[in-house]
Amino acid sequence: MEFKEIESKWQKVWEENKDLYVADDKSEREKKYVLVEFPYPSGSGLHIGHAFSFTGGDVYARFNRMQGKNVLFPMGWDAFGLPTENYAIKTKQKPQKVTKDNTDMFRSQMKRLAFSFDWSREVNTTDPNYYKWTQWIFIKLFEKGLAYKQEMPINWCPSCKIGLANEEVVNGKCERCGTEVERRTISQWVVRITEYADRLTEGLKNTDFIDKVKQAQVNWIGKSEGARIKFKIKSLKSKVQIKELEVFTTRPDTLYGVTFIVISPEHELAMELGKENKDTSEYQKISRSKSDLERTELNREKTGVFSGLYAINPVNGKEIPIWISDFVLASYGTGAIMAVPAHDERDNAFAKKFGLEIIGVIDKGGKMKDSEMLNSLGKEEAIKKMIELLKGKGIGGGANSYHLRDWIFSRQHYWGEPIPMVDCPKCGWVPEKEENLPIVLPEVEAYEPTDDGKSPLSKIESFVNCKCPKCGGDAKRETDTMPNWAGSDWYYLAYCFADRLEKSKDQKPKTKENEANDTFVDIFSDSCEILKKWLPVDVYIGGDEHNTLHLLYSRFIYQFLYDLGVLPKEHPEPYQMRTSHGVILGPDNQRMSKSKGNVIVPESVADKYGVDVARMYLMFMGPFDGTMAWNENTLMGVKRFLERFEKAVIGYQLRVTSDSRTEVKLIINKTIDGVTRDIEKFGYNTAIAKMMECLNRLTVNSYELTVEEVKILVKLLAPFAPYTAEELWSILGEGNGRDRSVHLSEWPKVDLSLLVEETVTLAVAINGKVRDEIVVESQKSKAENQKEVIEMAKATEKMKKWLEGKKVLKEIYVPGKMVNLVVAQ
Ligand code: ANZ
Ligand code: ZN
Repeated sequence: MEFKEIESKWQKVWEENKDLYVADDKSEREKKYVLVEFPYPSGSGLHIGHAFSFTGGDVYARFNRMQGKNVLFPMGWDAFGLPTENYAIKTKQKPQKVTKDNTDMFRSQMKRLAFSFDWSREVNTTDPNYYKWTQWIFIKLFEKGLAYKQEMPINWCPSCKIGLANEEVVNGKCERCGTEVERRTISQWVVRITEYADRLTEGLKNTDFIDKVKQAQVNWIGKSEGARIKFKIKSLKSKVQIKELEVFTTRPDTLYGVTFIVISPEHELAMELGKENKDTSEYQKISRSKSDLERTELNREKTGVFSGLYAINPVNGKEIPIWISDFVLASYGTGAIMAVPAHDERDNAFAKKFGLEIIGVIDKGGKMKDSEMLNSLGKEEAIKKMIELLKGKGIGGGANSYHLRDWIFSRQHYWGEPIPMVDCPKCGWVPEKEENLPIVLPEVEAYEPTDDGKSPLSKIESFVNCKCPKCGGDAKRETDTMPNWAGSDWYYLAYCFADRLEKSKDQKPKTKENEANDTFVDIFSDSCEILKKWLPVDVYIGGDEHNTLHLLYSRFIYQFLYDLGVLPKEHPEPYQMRTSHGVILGPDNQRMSKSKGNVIVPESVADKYGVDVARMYLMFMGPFDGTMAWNENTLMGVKRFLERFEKAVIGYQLRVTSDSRTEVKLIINKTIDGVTRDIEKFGYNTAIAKMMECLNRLTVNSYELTVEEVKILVKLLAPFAPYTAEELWSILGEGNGRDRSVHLSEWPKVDLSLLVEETVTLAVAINGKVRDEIVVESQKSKAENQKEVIEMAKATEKMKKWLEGKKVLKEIYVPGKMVNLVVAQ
C-alpha cells in the first residue's frame, strides 16, 4: 500500500468527521483525561521529543477510546517566551504573527502524525481570552497576600539583557552567550509559593505519581526540620541598634559546641555594619557578584570578615564572635547560623582558616558529651530535649526551613502576560479592576529589551499612563510581564471549558448596573460542573525536566484556586497520575543538538517511511521512560513488520476460513491479553513485540483465520498505526472512517477461559519435597523442552536460595507436572 495516498485519504476523512475524537461533556460513559504537556511552538517545528511524547499519549488515548471510555485528549500552545520574541526582533515581525505561523505549523504537523487530539478545545496562552484568566489569578494571589513586590538581587546578563536564574549562570558567565554576569538589584513581583510548601508535600499522598516524580517534588521543596534559636548581642558599639539575632539549625542538640556565629553579608546586622565599616562594605560588594551556587560550594576556600561584635550562647553564657561570610545565604533559614566546627564540615573549614575555637560535643559512640543535661543522650532525644528547653526559656523552638524559594514572577520582556497591577502615588500598588481585564499587550513596532533593564513596555507611554482603579488619580501601570511558567499553571483546567474562554470575551463582569452578566468567578464556578466531570487529570505525560518547577507551580496554583473555592471540592489535587517519558538520543548516542548535527526531525522520517512506521518505531525503540539512541535497524524492522502485517491481512481476507482453529484462537487471545496489559502500563515496546510474535506464529504455520480474527489483529494495531489500520479496516469491509472508523471500534476482549489453558503450573521440588512452583506455557511444558524448563525452575529467587552452595546430582522432569532436583545432603 502506498503510504502517501493512504495518509492523505484518511486525513481528509478524519478532518471532515469532526466528532471522531471529541470529548463529550454530557456523556455518562466513564471519563479518561489524558494530558500531554503542551509544547512551546518554536520556529523549528515539532521535534522528535514532541513526537515521542505525543505518540505515547495518543496510543493511550486511542486505546481508552476503543475501550468505550469518554476520552479527553486535548492540545494547546504555551506560546509566550523569549525565543519567539528574539526571532521576531531578528526577522522584524510581530511576535503575534510569529506565534500564529508557528502554531499553524505545529497543528498541521500534529494532524499529519495522526494525534487524536480534540481540536475543539485548543487553547493558546497568548490569546487575550486566555491570559485574562492568568491575570485574574494573579490579582487573586495579590488580594490574598501571596504576591508581593520586593527588591531582589538578580543575575543580569548585560549582553542578553535578561535576568538569569542561578542555574543559568555557569562559572559566573551567562549560559547562553558566555558574557560575564553582573548582579543587579531590581524590584520584582514575587509569589509566596513557600506558604504552600507543606501542602505541596502532603498532597502527593493523594496522587499516584511514579516514585521518581514524587521524590523530585519532595527534594525540590527540601523541607528541613530543626529549630530557631535567639542569641543576644553583647552591646559594645552603641551605634548598632540590633540587640539580638536568630539562627536556624537542624542540630539544636549541638548548642554547647557553638564557638562562633556567622551571618550572611546581606543580613540586616551586616548591612548596619557596612554603613560605617569599610572592610564589611568591601566584602559585601565582592559577595554580591557571586551566585548562591558558588557561595555554598563545599570545598571552596572560605572567606569572611569579623564583625567586631560578640553574641552570648544562651545555654552557657559563653561570649562568641560574630563573623560575616558568604557561605551563609541570606535567603535560607534566617540568614544566620550558629557554627559548630567540631561537627559541621563547612564550619570546620572556616574555624581552621580563621583560627577559631573547636569544641566537640558528640562522643565516638554518637552520644552527647560536655553538654550538661544532654549528656549521654542520643541525637534524636537530645534535639527533642533542647527544643523543649529553648521553648521554656522563650528563646527558641522547633522550626522548619525549606529550600523552596518564593517564585520570582517578573520578567522585563515584552512577550508575556502583562502583570495587571497599577502603581498609584496615593494608594500604592492596586490591582486592575476585574472588569478591565484583560490588560492587553499593546501591538507595537519596537519591543527590544532596554539598556536600563526595564521592560520594553515601560517605553510605551499610552500603556504606562493610566488611572488608579481605586482613587481614579493619575497612576502608572506595571510594565513587567509574567514568567513563561504562568500560562501553563492552569491550562488543563482551560481545556475543560475552552468554549467559555471564547464566549467570555465580550462578557462584561457583573457590576451594579449590569447584574445579569457573569463575573470571572462565576465563569470558573459555572464551569465547576464540567471540572467536576473531567478532573482530576487521569494521566499526565511529560518530561523529567518538568517534574520539579512546572509540576510544583501548577499544583500550587491549583491548590490556591481550590482554597478560593472555585474548584470542585472532591478534587484537592489536579493530577492523579504523572509519568515521565524518556529521551531519544541521536544515532551517535549523544543528546540531539543542532551543533552536533545529529538532529532527526519527525517529518523526515514520515516523509521517507510513512507516519505509521515513524510512530510505531518511536514506540518500539525502547521503554517509554527510557533513554534510547536512534537506531536505523530497528526502524527498518518496524517497517518490515508493517509490510508483512498488511500482506497477511489482505491475504487472510482472501482465503479466510469459517471455523477457527484452536491454536489460532489461543495465539490471538494471548496477544490481546498481553497487548492490553502492556498498553495499560505504557509498555508500548513490549506490546508491539507481542504483535510481532503473534504475526510470526500465524504466518510461519500458514494458519487460516476467520474474518473476525483478522479484524482483531487490525484493532490491536490501530492505536499504533492509525492510517494502516483504518485502511485495512475498510478493505475488510468495515466502516468508511466516518461512522464506523476502526478508531471507534470496540477493543477486543480477552477470553479468560482460553488463557488458563495456555499455561501449566509445575511444582519444583528438592529431593522430592516441593519448594516452589513455576508457570510455563503449555507448549513449553512438553517433554522435548525439558532442558529449558529445568533451567527456569532453578532460576527462581526461592530456588536460588535453596540451591545456594549445594551440588545438584540429578535433574528429573515429569512433563506437565513437576521438576525434581536431587541434591547432595
Ligand atoms: C548547627 C549545625 C551543626 C548545623 C551541625 C549542621 C550540622 P539543611 O539540612 O540544608 O537545612 N545553615 C542554616 N542556615 C543557613 C544559611 N542561610 N546558609 C548556609 N547554611 C545554613 O541545613 C541546615 C544547616 O545548615 C543548619 O544546621 C546550619 O548549620 C546551616 F553539626 O546548625 B547547622
Ligand atoms: Zn490611587
